[in-house]
Amino acid sequence: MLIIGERINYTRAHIQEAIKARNSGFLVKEARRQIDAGAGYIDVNCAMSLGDEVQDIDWVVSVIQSEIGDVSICIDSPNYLAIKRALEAYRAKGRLFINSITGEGSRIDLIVPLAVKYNTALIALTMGDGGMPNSAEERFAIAKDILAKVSNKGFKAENLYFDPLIRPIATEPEQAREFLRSIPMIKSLGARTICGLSNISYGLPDRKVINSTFLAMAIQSGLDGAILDPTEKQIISSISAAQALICEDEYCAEYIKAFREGRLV
Ligand code: THG
Repeated sequence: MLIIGERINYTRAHIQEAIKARNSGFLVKEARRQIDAGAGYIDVNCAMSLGDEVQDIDWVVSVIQSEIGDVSICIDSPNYLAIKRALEAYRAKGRLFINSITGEGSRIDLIVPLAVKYNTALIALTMGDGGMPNSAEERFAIAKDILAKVSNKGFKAENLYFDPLIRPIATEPEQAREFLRSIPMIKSLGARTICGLSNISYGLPDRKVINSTFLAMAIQSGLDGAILDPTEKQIISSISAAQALICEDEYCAEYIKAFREGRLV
């Protein structure tokens, strides 16, 4: 299970302050904390920057990799120029994700060649021209269409991670089920699946309960990765338990290791 740490996001007040003040120590600490908690990748999102997103993301990637030489980064932006600049700035000995493309043709034409050139993995939201999908079948149809377009440009299905888009169950209770149903359908294409987790519980109390339970259900359905806050012990506990329960953790070794290292609730 791939964990992408979500904490370095401009929408979070402390992060915004640190980026504006060019406080590199704070950002490096946020990255390090997430890696220590189990993140394999650090998501970097400056999309809501009140300054210049391109300059900000360049600076964030540069300061993190200068202190953590093997950091893997998930470049999270809707802006082609910001993605391009972050790719150019990256020099660490890790792996990269571009987050994200949609079914929109012009975006695929711009970004997939970058993913091929820089040998990155790629997240594709299952969003076509018709807006947000409702059923699992709609999500699958969009994924199939995106996979065909992306394969045409020489990108390999195994490096493509579809995000079937979680919506809050508080307002659309059937969406969790449709999301879960779509996972094996999308994986039958030879691609992988990933999601941002926290939207599922929007508007509900005690969100961690919903987030961690839903994640365990999604892991059972075959989810390959998630963008989440790895410093939340309840979520890391659910991941460890779910992996052991679906036989993805031989002799529960990782579960026991997480317990010994104090990473479980
Ligand atoms: N899919 C993909 N990428 C994504 C998302 C997704 N990137 C952005 C987002 N969703 C995931 N990242 C975050 C980062 C921070 C927060 C939530 C998601 C966050 N949320 C606070 C909360 O939920 O309470 C609100 C902000 C705050 O007040 O701190 O921090 O779905 N591919």
